[in-house]
Amino acid sequence: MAELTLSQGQRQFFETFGYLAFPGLLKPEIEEITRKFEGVFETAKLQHDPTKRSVIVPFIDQDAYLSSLLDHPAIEMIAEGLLGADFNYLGSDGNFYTGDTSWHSDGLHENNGYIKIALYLDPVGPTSGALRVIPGSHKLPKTAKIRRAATSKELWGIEQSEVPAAILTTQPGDVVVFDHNIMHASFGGGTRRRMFTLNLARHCETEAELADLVEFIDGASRFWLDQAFGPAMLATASPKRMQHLQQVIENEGHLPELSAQARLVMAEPARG
Ligand SMILES: O=C(O)CCC(=O)C(=O)O
Repeated sequence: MAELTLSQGQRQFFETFGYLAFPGLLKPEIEEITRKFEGVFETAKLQHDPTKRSVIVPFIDQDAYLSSLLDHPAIEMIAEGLLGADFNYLGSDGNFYTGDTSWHSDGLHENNGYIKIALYLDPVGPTSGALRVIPGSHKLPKTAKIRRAATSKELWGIEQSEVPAAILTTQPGDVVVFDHNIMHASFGGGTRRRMFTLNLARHCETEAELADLVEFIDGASRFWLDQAFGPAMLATASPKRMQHLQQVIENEGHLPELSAQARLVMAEPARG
């Protein structure tokens, strides 16, 4: 594959609006990706209950081919272009979504860039579960009214699906990326909407960045994980991939204890 790089325009679009879409970027691979996606759920013997979201975390880590997406030139292009060549991989989730996802952000990281790369494995549009984002909301403070868009009815007298947003209609093989801080949602999806994501961040250089990273890693205890990464991800890691795993591995020491505590108080691992 020819060397892929993000243009300056794409990087500035992401910086300004908080998301980017790449139509057809993984189209040649999408059948194999979809087969492996189904295979991970089969191997885990996870029967999807259509009344609620099913999730496996970490996801691509369960399969050697899916793990190798982290080394794929298309994914490297996005990660390196937005986060630098020494970006950190943080983990992934694989989902059968059911119905609507209310407005929310995945974090409010003030000290570092956190991004999510998402692949929707079924065609999705405005009324069938396409990702919606509020452009530029990744820059808004915690107190901004838009951060309460899930209460749109009380705030503005409109349904959540009427909140002004960019709707990222996608076909299988398209790739989207968004800032964790951006407000996002989806509406009208079916009961088995297949989608998986990769979470990535800048390599930490300061104490504040490291503290944020540790908080993110510790959050994985809600999934009852003793380590951030799964078996195939680690077993098949080249020295180059290891550079993207190392800082998390060095800072995941609290996970077994936190997950043990979570198992005592939670009936099942979190679903999101
Ligand atoms: O596709 C969806 O319903 C929402 C996805 C989402 O919220 C996420 O991946 O953080």
